[in-house]
Amino acid sequence: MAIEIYWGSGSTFAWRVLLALEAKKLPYASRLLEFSQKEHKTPAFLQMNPRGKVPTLKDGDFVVYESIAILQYLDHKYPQVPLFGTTAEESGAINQDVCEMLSYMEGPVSRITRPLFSGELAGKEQQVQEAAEAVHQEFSRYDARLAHSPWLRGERISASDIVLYPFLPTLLRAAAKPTAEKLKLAYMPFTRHYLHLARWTAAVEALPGYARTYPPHWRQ
Ligand SMILES: N[C@@H](CCC(=O)N[C@@H](CS)C(=O)NCC(=O)O)C(=O)O
Repeated sequence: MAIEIYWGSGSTFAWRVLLALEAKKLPYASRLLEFSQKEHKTPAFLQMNPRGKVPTLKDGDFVVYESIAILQYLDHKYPQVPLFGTTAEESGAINQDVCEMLSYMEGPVSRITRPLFSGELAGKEQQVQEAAEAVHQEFSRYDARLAHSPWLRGERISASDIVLYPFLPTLLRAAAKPTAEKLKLAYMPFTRHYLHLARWTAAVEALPGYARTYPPHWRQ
């Protein structure tokens, strides 16, 4: 039975898992859930993931959710194209990146994207601008690292790249909202601030299978 991935269009967390499946060239059955139809809250789905969230992955009888846990599972189960390195040192370094991204990027990203995507920006302008400054600090670190290597951890793609990447197009999409025009978002203009990060973004987007990971509703 093929791997089944339950995901939602535009979910940065689910995007990580799709990228990992593509990077590992694993066959999978795509189960795209419609949030507007509450397909992630049906009894059958809640039986797999009682939190009713995506991504959720089913591999035979085994179910796992939480994007980072899924990446770890896939890497142990299907070690070809390792995403968490092959030595203790590589694994430590990549896990350090992942922990930093969860600690220092996820919060600011959601403080920017939630008000801009929900249309509820009023009163939150200051909060959004402060979060954009935090994102700018983090992007500057990654940009400096990418001046020395094609991927965040050397010569090949790893979980560091896969966990970070979905934040970028999501933040750019948020910045393109008409309501964002009046804001000063410190990470914009993106390509002018971060030359290496921009080159790296293009490399991720050139990966075979990338198109299958792209949020379908963004194409409309
Ligand atoms: N920490 C989780 C976050 C998962 C998450 O929040 N998913 C969102 C989509 S971006 C979701 O399913 N939200 C639906 C809901 O909470 O009802 C992960 O890394 O997988």
